[in-house]
Amino acid sequence: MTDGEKQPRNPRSRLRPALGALSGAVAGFAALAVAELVSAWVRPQAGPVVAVGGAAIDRTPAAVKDWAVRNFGTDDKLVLQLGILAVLALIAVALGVLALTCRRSGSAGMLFFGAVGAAAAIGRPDSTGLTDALPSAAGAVVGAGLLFLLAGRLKILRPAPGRPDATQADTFRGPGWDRRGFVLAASAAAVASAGAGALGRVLNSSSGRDAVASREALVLPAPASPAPAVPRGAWSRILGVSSFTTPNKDFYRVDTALVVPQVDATAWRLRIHGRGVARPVTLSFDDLLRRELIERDITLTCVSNEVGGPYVGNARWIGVRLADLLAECGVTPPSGGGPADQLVARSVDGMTIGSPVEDVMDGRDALLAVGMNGEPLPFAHGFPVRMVVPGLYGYVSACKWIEDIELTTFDAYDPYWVERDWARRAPIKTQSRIDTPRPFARPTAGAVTVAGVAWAQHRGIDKVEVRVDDGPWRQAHLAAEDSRDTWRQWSYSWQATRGGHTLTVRATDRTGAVQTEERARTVPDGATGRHSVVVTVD
Ligand SMILES: Nc1nc2c(c(=O)[nH]1)N[C@H]1C(S)=C(S)[C@@H](COP(=O)(O)O)O[C@H]1N2
Ligand SMILES: [Mo]
Repeated sequence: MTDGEKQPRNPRSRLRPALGALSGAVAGFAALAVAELVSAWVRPQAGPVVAVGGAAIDRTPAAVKDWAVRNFGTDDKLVLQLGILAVLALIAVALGVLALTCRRSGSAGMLFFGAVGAAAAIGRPDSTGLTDALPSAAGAVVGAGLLFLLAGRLKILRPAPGRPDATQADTFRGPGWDRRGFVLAASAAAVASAGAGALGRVLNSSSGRDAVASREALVLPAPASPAPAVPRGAWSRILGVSSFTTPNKDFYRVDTALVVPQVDATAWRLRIHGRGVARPVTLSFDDLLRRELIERDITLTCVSNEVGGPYVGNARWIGVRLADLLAECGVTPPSGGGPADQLVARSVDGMTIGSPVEDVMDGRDALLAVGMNGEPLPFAHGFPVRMVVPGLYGYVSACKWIEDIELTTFDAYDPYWVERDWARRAPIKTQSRIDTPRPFARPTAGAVTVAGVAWAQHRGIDKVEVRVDDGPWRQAHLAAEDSRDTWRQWSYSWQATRGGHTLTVRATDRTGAVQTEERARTVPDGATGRHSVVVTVD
């Protein structure tokens, strides 16, 4: 065929795949909307996107998770869910096009992906059983049926065998395909789905009403052992330095929960059992509150925190001393001849976190915390009860939404993160961070305040030094120490000269160990290296 002979393109022939894609999209949207509505009745965590997302998180290798946290920070979960939605949209569109030539295959495809969602929901560690399959199943059935119906309206568009061109032209000219039926059905389905989806959203967001009420009704008793007042000198007034106490709303959040568990404190129970537990117990929230409460300032750190990173925060916690509770249950630490060296905490969402029994019982203020900075724990930070152990990274100590404590051994059991390449034991490494000036800042020549925070929980910070370019290490001023379980602010007055400069910080802890300059990745037991900031002085 030459150019001159080229047939004029029939503009309407492009309509065919577009309408197929549209049917798929409408059917997929309906499926998700119905799933959302049904999940409000089953439980929000059983929805297909949350279930598949949770399964994806659990199967993500440590290195990829680390990359996601590094690039998307706390938005990593949002990015994951948007990614899943994008993939589902592509699949739905493809099934819609497929349904043009074979309606049954298109619908079967919908059912297949529904089955994948259902399997993911049932397979979640916090699954409550077969009912968790319902949202995906109901969504898939509705999506499959709708696609079948919509593709039926378009059926006449299918080219007759041997006469592809003629059929298309005829079809679009005449009354052939059921244009009215298609448009009506598609718009009705889209509107109904939007309604169902919105209703599901509203119901889902009110599903934790009992939990919210139990938190609002909670008045924390005054601690029998209050935290000493923070020394006045612990708060520097330097602009740009992290505040000594991190407000709850600014506190970093790291967990695998796509839907924050909302636990009703009045129905909450904690079971303590396992090896060497002579007297296992099950405690209610009131049982905990009736015990002696202690209040302590403790700085929490995530093992995923890069050198200079943001996943560290300091709060004033109120809680029950875990060691006393364990001792009452008859637990003896390994140093006293006890048979269990690992304490495995389990949360309502199926997370498992293992801590050394020795550390929990060595006299440090390991807490079952109920309060954070003067209020009940926020839901995102573990309401009603979480663990906090000074000196250990969060993934080996700080179980949120805790509901079970099992005494076992490191040989017998690997908890969640350990199964995913992270170390069994992980004390927090000595670290320091420059908060001001910010990277690539342009301060003016003269006195410039360099300042930040340093931490070595449960050992304490002894010294912080700053170096400009390759110059000598100069001692920084250390703010007063609150406790050796908290971070310390530091500052250094720098006589800045014009040009580009690199500022570097290092801390020395109370054991005399100097923060190493050797760079290590966060996996498997925490990053090392020194934080540097490059600035240009004008
Ligand atoms: N149930 C549960 N608890 C958890 C986690 C989790 O994923 N699920 N993440 C842990 C990790 S890795 C850290 S660093 C801390 C973070 O606590 P935060 O979110 O209150 O700052 O919680 C720990 N407790
Ligand atoms: Mo963490």
